Amino acid sequence: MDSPMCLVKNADGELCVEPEAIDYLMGLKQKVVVVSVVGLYRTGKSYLMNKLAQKRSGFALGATIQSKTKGIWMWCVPHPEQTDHTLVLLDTEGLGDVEKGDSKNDAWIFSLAILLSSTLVYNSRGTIDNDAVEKLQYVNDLTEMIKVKSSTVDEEEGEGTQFAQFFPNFVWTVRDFTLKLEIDGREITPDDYLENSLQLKTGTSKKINDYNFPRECIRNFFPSRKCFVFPSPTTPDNMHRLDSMDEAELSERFREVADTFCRFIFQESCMKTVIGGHTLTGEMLGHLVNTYVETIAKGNVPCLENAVLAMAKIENQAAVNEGLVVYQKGMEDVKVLFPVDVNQLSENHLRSETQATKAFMKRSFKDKDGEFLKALAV
Ligand SMILES: Nc1nc2c(ncn2[C@@H]2O[C@H](COP(=O)(O)OP(=O)(O)OP(=O)(O)O)[C@@H](O)[C@H]2O)c(=O)[nH]1
Ligand SMILES: [Mg+2]
Repeated sequence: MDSPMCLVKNADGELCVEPEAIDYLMGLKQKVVVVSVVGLYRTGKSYLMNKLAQKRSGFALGATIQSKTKGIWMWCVPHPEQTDHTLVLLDTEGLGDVEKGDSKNDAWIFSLAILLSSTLVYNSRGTIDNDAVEKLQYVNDLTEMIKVKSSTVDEEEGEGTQFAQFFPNFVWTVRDFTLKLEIDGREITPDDYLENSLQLKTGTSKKINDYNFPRECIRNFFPSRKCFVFPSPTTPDNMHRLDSMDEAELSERFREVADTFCRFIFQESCMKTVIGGHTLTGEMLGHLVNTYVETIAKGNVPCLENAVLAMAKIENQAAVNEGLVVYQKGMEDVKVLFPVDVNQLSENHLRSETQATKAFMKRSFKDKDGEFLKALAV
């Protein structure tokens, strides 16, 4: 893919898939590692994603104060470190744009990024202070935006406690960070800094509860957390021409952090999996995008379990068709040998059947009761 394409369109607050991008995914048979970036508008998200694509341009940047990226954009590139894998980069619309003023729509974009990715990058500017944590308000509502199971039987257990198993790894990138990483005169790592900012306060007053709640959500939903602090990429005088600046012109420290960040993402981001631990191909990811966006557009809450069942149905039907093709091919081969005796015919039938089952098993997915395998046999 030479350049990014729009995957989910956001037209007047309505989300819908872009068929061309879905077609592209449907043709992608490789396993995928999906990295998405979310965060407030105008914080350098698209710029950072271009770094992950190892390209100077690609995701469109905006030089004005107006938000640039709309909906969710996708760029599929060969994985730099794992051959036979595709790195799917998802750049999302900036959250909290005052001009848009639609926080529900923001929350859906945030939820979709979580549902689709194996690593979620949360990007913000300045410091991880209380304000920055509160701006990640979308985590507070996630239990209303995402369901794990379709049944409500084990609701008492709390949907949130199950999120951790299925949610992506969480990486917080802080941009234009100017402070010293020190606590009480002791040098700390960016990860310590993040953990320190997510510490809970003791007490039960409303003020303390309000302080703790988003922190508890982040800690509970995202047990795997990492932080990178980026200094400004260049001097204030040069900032307006950042997009056209050569890598060598950027501040050395910025380049170092950007390199470490990219290396971490390439080495640590895992393949996208779904409930049951199945790894996804691009094609399966395409089904997943379709199901989730359709569910949201209908005003329903996306459900991890239902989405996987819907995907399994489509994949298993395709596996049956694949098996049939293999069987028919095997039987065609014997046709040219006609006339043949019954034994040879039966031997060929058995061989073709075994090969067909093998082809089916290779592709089939969560065919728990053997329903589709039976369909193949018929
Ligand atoms: N100060 C500063 N500016 C940056 C940084 N990275 C990118 N920019 C500039 O900030 C502007 C916005 O960058 P984008 O990457 O388009 O930001 P975004 O978060 O994708 O914006 P939206 O799509 O509107 O949400 C561009 O002019 C970038 O060149 C950074 O680390 N610090
Ligand atoms: Mg952008």
